[in-house]
Amino acid sequence: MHTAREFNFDGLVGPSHNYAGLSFGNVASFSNVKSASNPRQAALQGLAKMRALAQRGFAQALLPPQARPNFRMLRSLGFTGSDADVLARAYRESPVILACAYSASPMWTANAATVSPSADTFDGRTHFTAANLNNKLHRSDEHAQSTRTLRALFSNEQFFAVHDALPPTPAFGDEGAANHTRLTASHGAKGVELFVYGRVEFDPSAPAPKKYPARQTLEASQAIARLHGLDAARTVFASQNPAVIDQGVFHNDVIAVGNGNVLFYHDQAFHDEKAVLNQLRVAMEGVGAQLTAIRVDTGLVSVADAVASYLFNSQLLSKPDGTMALVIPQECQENQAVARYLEQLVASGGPVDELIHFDLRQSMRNGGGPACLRLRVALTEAESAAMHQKVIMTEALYATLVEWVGKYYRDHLEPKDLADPQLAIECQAALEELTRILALPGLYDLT
Ligand code: SUG
Repeated sequence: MHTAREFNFDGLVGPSHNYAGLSFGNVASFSNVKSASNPRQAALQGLAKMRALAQRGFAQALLPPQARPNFRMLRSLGFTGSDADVLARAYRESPVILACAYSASPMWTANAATVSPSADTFDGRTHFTAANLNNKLHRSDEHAQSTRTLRALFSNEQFFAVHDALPPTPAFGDEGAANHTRLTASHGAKGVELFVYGRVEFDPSAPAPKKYPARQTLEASQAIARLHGLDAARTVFASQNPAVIDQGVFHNDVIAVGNGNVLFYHDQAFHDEKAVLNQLRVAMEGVGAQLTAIRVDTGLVSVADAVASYLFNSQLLSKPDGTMALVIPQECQENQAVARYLEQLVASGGPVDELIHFDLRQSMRNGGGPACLRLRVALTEAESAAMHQKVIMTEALYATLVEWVGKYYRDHLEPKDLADPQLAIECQAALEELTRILALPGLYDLT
């Protein structure tokens, strides 16, 4: 067994962060539609989280934002002419499509890909599959850049395999690591990979939500397990409880999170809780690990409180002494039931003995908490040495990026601003400089 560290790759918030109400089924996105955003503050809040966790000794890196506006999408939808013409016409004829082309949603990197560390895969390489995110127009093209970015960062094929996204059809709806958790005795050991899906395309009698869309299918999860060459004895597929999807749990990471041998989850998270827990226990015993389940009872925290506070969209981080810290958004402390629960949790003598909270309000208002903002990649020492180094968070990179944000980002963005051709020019200039900062020339396909 190798020792490995878990890197968190946080999404660097892009300069066009805005509230467009694009995600039906995501309560926060819908309720903040058309309010003014502050991209500068959003980026600084994200950077502050990355810096604080890096300073604490956690392995921290970033994924760069994607090029916006997405002119390829706009042109493919019939908006033609010069860049300025394309923007003006899209704003006039379909402001919602323009907002899709401008969305900074790649900041939620939990949705960038599903990752299986080398200890779990058939060929001993780390496997990535970019998520097709085909449930929402504004996210459906992210996979092209996500694949390109991951291939740029993890280019060494001796260690890494980056797969293209699954076919962009409803049967293979895939939202990446937001519906995937790995349980293990330690990051470098063989693990059990838990895939949670909301719908089964080829079995209409399977549980499915009635009001909001289920974004992840069983078929997609199974395809990823095949692509990554996972061992069936260490892979669990679990149906999400459709009733919670209908209450705003659009990804499983809004109601459950796992790390090490701990699964922290709400009692309503799964369609068949008992069966899921049993399968996990058996699979984990197979790799010499023992599941610790932290089950949060509805009587203590309702689903509505979980969705409002993002209690489960927290990061569970392993500390060197074997205990864990829970990284939570500030909203958890403002919700009475959740704050009370958390007090008990850290005092209970269990694995979680520390809370680290951040103000991530700009992201939270679009339904993205601490866990949405990061993609986990467990890497051995040799693997982490083989990846691109300039995306690793350091004090120097933090200072450079704070200055860069100050130079290019607006502090106020409303729907009408998306029609301003100057915004597109600013976004392009910002990313051009970023490719130099991160030493990633050719990161963006600007043809
Ligand atoms: O896909 N919000 C994102 C939030 C993603 C959260 N990620 C995880 N749970 N892992 C989404 O719904 C809102 C964009 C807008 O409305 O402007 C948005 O895309």
